[in-house]
Amino acid sequence: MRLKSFTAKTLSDAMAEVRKALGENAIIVATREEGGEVRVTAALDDSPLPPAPPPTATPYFEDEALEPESQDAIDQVVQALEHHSVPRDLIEHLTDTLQAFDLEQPILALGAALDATFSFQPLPEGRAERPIMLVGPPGAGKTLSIAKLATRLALKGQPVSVITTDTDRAGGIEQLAAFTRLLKVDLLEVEDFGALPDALSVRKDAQQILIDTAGQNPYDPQALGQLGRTIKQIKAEAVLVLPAGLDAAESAEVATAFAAAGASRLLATRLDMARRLGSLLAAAWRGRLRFCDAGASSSVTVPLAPLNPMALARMLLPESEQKVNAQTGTHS
Ligand SMILES: Nc1nc2c(ncn2[C@@H]2O[C@H](COP(=O)(O)OP(=O)(O)OP(=O)(O)O)[C@@H](O)[C@H]2O)c(=O)[nH]1
Ligand SMILES: [Mg+2]
Repeated sequence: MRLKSFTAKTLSDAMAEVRKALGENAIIVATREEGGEVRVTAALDDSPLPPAPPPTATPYFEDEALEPESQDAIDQVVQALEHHSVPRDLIEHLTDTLQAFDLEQPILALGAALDATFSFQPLPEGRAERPIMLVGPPGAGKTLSIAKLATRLALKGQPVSVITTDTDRAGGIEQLAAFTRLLKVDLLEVEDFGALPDALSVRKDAQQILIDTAGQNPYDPQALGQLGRTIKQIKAEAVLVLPAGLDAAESAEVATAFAAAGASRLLATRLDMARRLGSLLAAAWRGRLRFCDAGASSSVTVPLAPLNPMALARMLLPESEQKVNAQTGTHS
């Protein structure tokens, strides 16, 4: 079963769009007026036909193809994803995917669909084979996240070393130096990317090496080209740091640019300051990035939390979670 929405000025225009895209067999599952336009959600059952019913069976009506409760659940998820400004093609992909799961509990179905669509891999809390390099646009939260990661490791007694390449900007080093002094963690300042391989050999005994970088303009091919060559040369695990609450299309393009330079994971920040998470989903989807950890505080004492599909589903569908809890009598 595929679900698709069509918006037009009038119902007959929207129905014409439905027939053009899905043919005469499309099943209309919902029509809605929105901002002076009509939105029709239609379904096409393209699964193999069921075996012919025995002659005494009750006739099969198209309207029964989609149970009303299932449709409620799908609507609930679609509305939540629209509220978060998730791009249309991703909403369709997620609603297609979640129909394979138990729709009585939309939050579980969404969690399963997120699990099937995205990869989740938190950053290691112990020894890491490769240096972890945080990259991203200016002000994304790279330095604070480095401080949080270093704190997490230092508190566990893991030898950690921090390197920063953000040496040009006034105040770039002082901010990080203040954290590392407190943690009694080594901080190595590297003037340019070219000196990074030597810096790594100096720090080869550290269980984990964290590299902070200066903010990069995602649309500067020269700067990103140089970043990409460095990531490759030092075999770093490059993590794109991106705040929540940005424009979804813009975030998707930023993620695509950093992914092309070699970023493979997405660390989300400012979850405490945003009510729209669509930009993060769009970034991970377009950049094919694995979600790792997430930050929700400007305080270094509040650690990053690993992101997983259910945590993400809860953030996207908080009301549904409350309904499930009310039904089961549990508290979150
Ligand atoms: N509320 C909140 N603030 C955050 C979070 N992460 C970062 N910040 C704040 O965002 C601002 C920028 O954070 P930085 O860590 O300096 O960002 P950056 O990516 O290192 O910035 P540049 O080095 O200038 O590129 C600071 O004021 C941080 O305190 C978060 O999860 N929540
Ligand atoms: Mg910084």
